[in-house]
Amino acid sequence: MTSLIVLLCIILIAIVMVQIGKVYELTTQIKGEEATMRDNSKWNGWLSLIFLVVFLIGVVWSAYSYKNVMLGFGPHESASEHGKTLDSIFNVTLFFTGIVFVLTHLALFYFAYQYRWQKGRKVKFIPHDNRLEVWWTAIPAVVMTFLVVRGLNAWNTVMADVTPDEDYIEIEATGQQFNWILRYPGPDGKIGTRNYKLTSPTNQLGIDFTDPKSWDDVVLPGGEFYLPEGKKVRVRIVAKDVLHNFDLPHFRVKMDAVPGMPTYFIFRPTTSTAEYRAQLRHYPEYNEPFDAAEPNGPKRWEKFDYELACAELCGKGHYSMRRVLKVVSQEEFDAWYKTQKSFYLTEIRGKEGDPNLQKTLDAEVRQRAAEFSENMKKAVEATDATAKTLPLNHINFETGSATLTADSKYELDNLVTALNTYPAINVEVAGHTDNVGDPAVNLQLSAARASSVVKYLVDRGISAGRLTAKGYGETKPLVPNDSPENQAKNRRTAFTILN
Ligand SMILES: [Cu+2]
Repeated sequence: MTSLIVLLCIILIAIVMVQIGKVYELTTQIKGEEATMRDNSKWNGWLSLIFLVVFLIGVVWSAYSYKNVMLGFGPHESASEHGKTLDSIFNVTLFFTGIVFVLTHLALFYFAYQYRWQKGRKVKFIPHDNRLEVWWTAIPAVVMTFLVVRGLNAWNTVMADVTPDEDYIEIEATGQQFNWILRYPGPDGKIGTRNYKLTSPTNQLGIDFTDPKSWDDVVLPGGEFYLPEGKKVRVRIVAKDVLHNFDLPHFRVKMDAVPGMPTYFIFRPTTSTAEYRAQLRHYPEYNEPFDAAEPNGPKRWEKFDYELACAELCGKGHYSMRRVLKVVSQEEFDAWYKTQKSFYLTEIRGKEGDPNLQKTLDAEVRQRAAEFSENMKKAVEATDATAKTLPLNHINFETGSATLTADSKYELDNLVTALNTYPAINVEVAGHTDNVGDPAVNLQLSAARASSVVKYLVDRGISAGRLTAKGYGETKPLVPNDSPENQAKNRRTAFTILN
């Protein structure tokens, strides 16, 4: 129906145009060629002037009415250090080009009006004028030199790489169809090396896991990501398939992600997400409801978030590369960072394709120590009895014996640290076995193993009076002994906080 009406309108407009043409022809015949030409010129001259005025007013009006939603103005001043320089360059350029823009338009339309056709007016030709040539070469040359020198200066400052002794955080952004995979360095502050030949379904970035720097790296394939306010950030930018573009518009960060050629961008976020929202709050545009269907719901400024986009039209799903960035204080960032797990330790470690199966890794030791102290804190604060018992997951004994293996020391040292942190608590160390073999032998073995643990703790300076060793044999299984997996769960050593 709609298309039929549109079609009818087009036909009607065409008929009207043809009719106007006919009327024009008739009036020309009645009035004579010359009179028509004079009238036309007069009309066109005046219309030029009217257009000029309406156009210039429109330009100023639209710039004014959108000033609070454009980057670089009002609440959208740059949220990064270097961005303020870039904004100022843009504004200075806009100032000069603005002058040229207004003057050329004034001249263009005024000339069309002033020199409209008039009877008897003669054309004057100026084939060449040296003075004019000098002016319109010299003025742009001076202005351009000024703009280009400033721009080059800014480029050199913005693109200057970090020096090794500087305080900064380096992250890596890999563009692929269609998301950004972000990689953080982990506690060692260094991102591990990559090799595209190692790319596999489980290792999408081709991270080289024989490189110790990669063991604690955190990989964020989706969701929000965080950066600390005031800290220099170096983003290593990589592409896996086609050209992408790493764009953080509010920070004036924009750099191509080129397949086969890593690029980088360095910036320092100076405005946190919360501060940016507080800025927006003072502008009417951001006090509208965020969701029009919910007039009393949150306002637009409350829902504002920085975004990471891909600024290269890289394919059909291009838009879905958007990621939310939260800029927070260093403390909040550290708190968030602590909750992030190492990609290697959670996804690769101990599985097929792990090149370090025979080693205990520093990163692993660090992560277990952090988890241990976290669990210990909870257990100490807990009030119910079951929460006071914690497993010693990473200690092992030689088969059929109470001799601790060498790599058990990491977990035991965590317990030593915990007992030193909470000097008032006493613990019972308990050995448990599965139901394989003679119950009496199991009981004896579990007691001997608990004693080995206690002996280790005493050797590390923990008072023997705080420790009790107990063997429970197979009397307290965690789960029924009905499968090899469950039996393995029941062979364990644990400790209970007694007071
Ligand atoms: Cu893209």
